[in-house]
Amino acid sequence: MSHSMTYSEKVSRFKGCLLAHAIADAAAAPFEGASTADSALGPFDFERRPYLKYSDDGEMTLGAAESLAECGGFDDEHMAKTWANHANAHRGYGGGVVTTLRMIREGKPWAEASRAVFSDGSYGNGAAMRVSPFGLLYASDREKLQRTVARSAEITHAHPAAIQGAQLIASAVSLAASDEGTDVWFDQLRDLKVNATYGAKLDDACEMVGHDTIPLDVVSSLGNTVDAEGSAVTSIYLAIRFINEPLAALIGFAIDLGGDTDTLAAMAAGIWGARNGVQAIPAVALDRLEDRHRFEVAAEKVAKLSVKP
Ligand code: RVK
Ligand code: MG
Repeated sequence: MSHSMTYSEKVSRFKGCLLAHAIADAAAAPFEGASTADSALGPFDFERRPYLKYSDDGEMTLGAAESLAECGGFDDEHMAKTWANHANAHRGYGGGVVTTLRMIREGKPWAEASRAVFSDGSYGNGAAMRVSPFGLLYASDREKLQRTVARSAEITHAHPAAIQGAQLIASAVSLAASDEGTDVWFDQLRDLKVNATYGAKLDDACEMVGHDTIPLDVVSSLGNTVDAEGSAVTSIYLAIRFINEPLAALIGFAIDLGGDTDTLAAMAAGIWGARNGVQAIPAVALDRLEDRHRFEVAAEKVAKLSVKP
């Protein structure tokens, strides 16, 4: 984070990140599973949605922020219990993670629960979709960020692809929260030790930035699926493409991608919000977000923690 940034600017970015993430999740959730549009259909219209109810993406992100704030940093046991105890089945959790969280609630150590459903661990995007508070809190210490994010991912998503997806999204959030220009993001993201699939997608996404793409191009190169490899780089591309555009334009394009629309939109919007701040989010969206106040309080607490000596 740049030295010239005031504390209120920082709070705005932290709130912008968590609120944009939750708003985008809520806005795009009803389109989950849709097919890819032939052409971009334009910005999302917040006026047509009286209530923005967030899904598992928003719920786990809120839990992450609240646990970090309560513990004064990352505590794996507390984080695991927070996610497990907060999980509302009606918010559309992935099938595997529902079972893992139930086992944690019942007292199984997270390291066992995390490999109980899939022996190689889940490679879903569930670890990446909840990681933005880490990207904000540890933005000034890249090594600590990667280590902490990996550990947080493992609580439910032990597969290397899920862990790397979480590291990519957290890094993008931290780059957005700092004043690093988007032209250098790909260089920094390539420095993470990611697998060949991510490496190829980062190259493709870098190539696509600056070109006018249609939803089908984006999906065929980068993906729109619930696995971390099929969605993390897509969201980073979306965030960069729409970084200087309204949030509604980013959400509209994420919906046009089809597939895992809510998570694609949420991860991208978290990155967007960390750069643009809460003042860039339309009032109509903020007013209609479920638990808006709770997200704001959590963001303020994480911001406060990030400047603690
Ligand atoms: C519905 C085989 C595996 C696997 C492995 C498959 C919500 C399973 C959110 C699993 C997010 C699914 C998304 C999701 C987040 C994962 N072998 N199959 N090793 N690992 N799968 O259950 O939190 O939307 O079919 O861990 O990652 O909004 O059910 O959930 O979009 O991927 O789900 O993985 O899901 P989970 P998650
Ligand atoms: Mg989803």
